[in-house]
Amino acid sequence: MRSAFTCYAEDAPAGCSRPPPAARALPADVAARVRQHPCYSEEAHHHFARMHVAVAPGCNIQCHYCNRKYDCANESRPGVVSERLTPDQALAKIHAVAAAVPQLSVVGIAGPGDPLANPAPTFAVLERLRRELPDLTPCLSTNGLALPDHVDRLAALEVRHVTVTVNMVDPAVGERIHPWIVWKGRRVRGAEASRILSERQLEGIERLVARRVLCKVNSVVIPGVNDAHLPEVSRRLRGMGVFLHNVMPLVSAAEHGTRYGLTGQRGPTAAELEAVQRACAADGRVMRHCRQCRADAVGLIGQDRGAEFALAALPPEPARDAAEVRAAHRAAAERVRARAEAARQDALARVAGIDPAVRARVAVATRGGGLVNEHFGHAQELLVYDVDRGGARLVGVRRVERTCRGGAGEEDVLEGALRAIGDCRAVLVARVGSCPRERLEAAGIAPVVDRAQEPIEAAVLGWFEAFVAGGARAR
Ligand code: CLF
Ligand code: SF4
Repeated sequence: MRSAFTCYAEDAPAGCSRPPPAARALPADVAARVRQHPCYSEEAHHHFARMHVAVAPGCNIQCHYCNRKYDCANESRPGVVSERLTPDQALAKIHAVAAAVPQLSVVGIAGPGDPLANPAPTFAVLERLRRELPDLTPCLSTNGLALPDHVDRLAALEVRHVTVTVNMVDPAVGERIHPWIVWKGRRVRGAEASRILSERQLEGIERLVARRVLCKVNSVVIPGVNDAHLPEVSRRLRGMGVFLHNVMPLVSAAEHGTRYGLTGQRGPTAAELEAVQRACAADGRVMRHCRQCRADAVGLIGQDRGAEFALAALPPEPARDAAEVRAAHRAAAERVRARAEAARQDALARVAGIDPAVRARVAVATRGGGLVNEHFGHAQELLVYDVDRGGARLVGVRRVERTCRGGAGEEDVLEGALRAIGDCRAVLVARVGSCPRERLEAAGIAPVVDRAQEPIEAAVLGWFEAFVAGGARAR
């Protein structure tokens, strides 16, 4: 069903009382810190890559959505971590990726267990990273139980981006998510476990904020368990100075072997997720471009080049550092971003006279660089934007399977892709084959190729201008 446009408080459209993001500019030091972080800045994720090193196998709590042989659901989609690394192996891998991926800007530790439940390898990596590759930004994700004990050490190592997974601030909700924790050497269960966990999370966040660490909170939306509670979580955390709230869907399937998977607890639909994100956005920034990446992911968010950098594939000699190549990429990315911003401003000027009640939703196929540059049949995800005269705003990411696969199974995956963007008016792509073109048109989704290679927001606004000129009216 086509969605009516709704007011996203963080990135409000025309007609909404809240100012758009540009009108609420970040302080200069904060803007500088997020400018090249692909998770903290939606716009940066088109240009910059992160890598995770899986040096933290153990965990000090249990989540019903986690099975230890799978990635940490805090920061990962379910999937086995291919290799667990020692700190030496992690550094060898970081050097190899840094030499081969000029977009690399962030090195994160996000599992597969909890980094702060494994402080020795975690801090060994952070210390060497700071010494050996100081232009890369360290990042860390934790469940927060051990966080208060480590804030000072993190701050001393200039770790300025920390994510805490907070699924509740009410222990009665928490005991349905976290059955136990290990606290002071003993296992604590039930609401008492969640009470301790929540207190430690909030204490850790308070200390991070006091040390001017940019704190992001991840929350897993679990329908019927914490979906109605998360706006309260968001309010509480914003009040404490949390920078960004990443509201992400539960990924649950029986084959993952998790408690939720085995008991049939489902994840949210796209519409349910959007509703929770919208409710949480009433209090501040909500991240909508997270891909719940693996604890050993490498590359631009949405791509995973981890297999290219398996231990066995690393060069026997340490790779020569390529700091100057990364610096050149950063300078080039700034030029690309400046051109995209100029194109966006031009497009905004052209749609400024359109009735503010006219809005639409579109999908975009991209493989990076902030451009409409992916073939519809090759896309494995589509970015969905709402657009009106105030701008184009990311709603979320819809996963699809490659529809172009040489015959076998194409019909089923095409059906899936049509369903995934069934609420969109158009899909902007680099190219599209004749068969999917016809099916898209029959489904009322216009395939658009004449915006290929344009910057995404300008392309979406340009499509919108033509859409309105073609007779679209307020709905
Ligand atoms: Fe990794 Fe997390 Fe740092 Fe990013 S991921 S530790 S903040 S560098 Fe990013 Fe991946 Fe989402 Fe995490 S897309 S799962 S939010
Ligand atoms: Fe799994 Fe992460 Fe939860 Fe630990 S904190 S149980 S590793 S999801």
